[in-house]
Amino acid sequence: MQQQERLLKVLVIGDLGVGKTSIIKRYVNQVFSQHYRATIGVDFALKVLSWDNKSVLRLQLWDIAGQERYGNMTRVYYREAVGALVVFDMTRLSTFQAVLKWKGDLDSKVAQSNGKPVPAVLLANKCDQRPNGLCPKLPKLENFSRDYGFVGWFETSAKDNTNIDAAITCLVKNIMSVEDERASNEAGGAAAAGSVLVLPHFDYNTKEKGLSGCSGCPSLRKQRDSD
Ligand SMILES: Nc1nc2c(ncn2[C@@H]2O[C@H](COP(=O)(O)OP(=O)(O)O)[C@@H](O)[C@H]2O)c(=O)[nH]1
Ligand SMILES: [Mg+2]
Repeated sequence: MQQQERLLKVLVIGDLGVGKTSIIKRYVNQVFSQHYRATIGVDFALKVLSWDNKSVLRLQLWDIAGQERYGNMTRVYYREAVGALVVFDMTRLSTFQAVLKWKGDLDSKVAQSNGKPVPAVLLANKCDQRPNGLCPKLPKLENFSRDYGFVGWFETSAKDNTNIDAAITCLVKNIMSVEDERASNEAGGAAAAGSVLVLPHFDYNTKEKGLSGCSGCPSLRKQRDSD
């Protein structure tokens, strides 16, 4: 059977120093270094995945550098993106607080053709630094990620190569299920492009017991939990 090639534009967003470039290099080149030069502008890396017997995916991972401090990106950067990794550094609370700003920026500037947000996975990076982590200060990421519309969350380490593949695979699965749905609805569905997701208020001071593993792709998981 003829394999179909698809190009998927995936954004990697989050504050400066959270590990975006390291995650991309780890995933694409299987390397980690303490010193990635802060590239200025936008850069992207390509990973070709043999996804199933029907499709080969050309995964374009879009990195940003130098613009993180503004907490938002231009529409041009977001254009035609089909998914995103939103990264924070689990040793720095401010980077977690910035997650909703990034998610809000994403959802205000790109959406699926049916108006729904593009799939986004939340990464709590640098989990190899757990002793210095924020566990007591973080809300339960399971609830947080569900409440704020992430399709999953993972504790990751670009340094130790923990969950990088799993997180990106989770994102790609969600992207592909959107693509399949879109293909089957192509004839019918009304487009509501440009709609903006309004995020509910979140109280960062709420102390809940912290991290407890990772989500394992909850949006695709058949109802595992009874609650
Ligand atoms: N311990 C640890 N350090 C990391 C990890 N990921 C990135 N870093 C370090 O954090 C710093 C910033 O990483 P970088 O990828 O440049 O972050 P970016 O600004 O988001 O692209 C660098 O010194 C990296 O070596 C990780 O998983 N664990
Ligand atoms: Mg970088």
